[in-house]
Amino acid sequence: MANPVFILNGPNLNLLGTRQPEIYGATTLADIEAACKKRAQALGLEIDFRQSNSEGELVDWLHEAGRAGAGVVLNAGGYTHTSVAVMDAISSIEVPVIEVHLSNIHAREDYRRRSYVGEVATGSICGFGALGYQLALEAMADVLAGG
Ligand code: CA2
Repeated sequence: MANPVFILNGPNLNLLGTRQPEIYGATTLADIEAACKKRAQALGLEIDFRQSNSEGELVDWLHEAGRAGAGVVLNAGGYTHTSVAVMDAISSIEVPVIEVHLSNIHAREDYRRRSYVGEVATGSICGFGALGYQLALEAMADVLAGG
């Protein structure tokens, strides 16, 4: 079996679809996981889809992805804008990391415009809601194919 693409989700994303639908939409994280599984299958990718509210766990999972993953699709949630530890973990691994956000972080509060993740990621996708995860998988397939 091929190494999976880790799809890692950070704090509060477990609440998707239950609160603030005007910002984050009505889609749940389980819906996003199901759509990712389907798209990954069509692209010939395996996925390992996870969510954690803990910064340290996300760091551990990034290390794990560096050892046993093909790449990472990362929505680090609020840690995007605060975590040098997540940024350092991304820098420490050699597999591609694609940043994804549901909302357009550049069109919101000033403090969301800075992304520590984006500074070291292979590329970033934001503002397309749940579709962003599908776009990130498309991009990952291309990058892994040498594109
Ligand atoms: O737009 C994104 O995907 C974000 O990563 C979402 C984070 C936010 O801190 C980032 O700036 C942008 C927040 C995720 C919180 O999700 C919730 C969902 C429902 C209810 C409350 C929070």
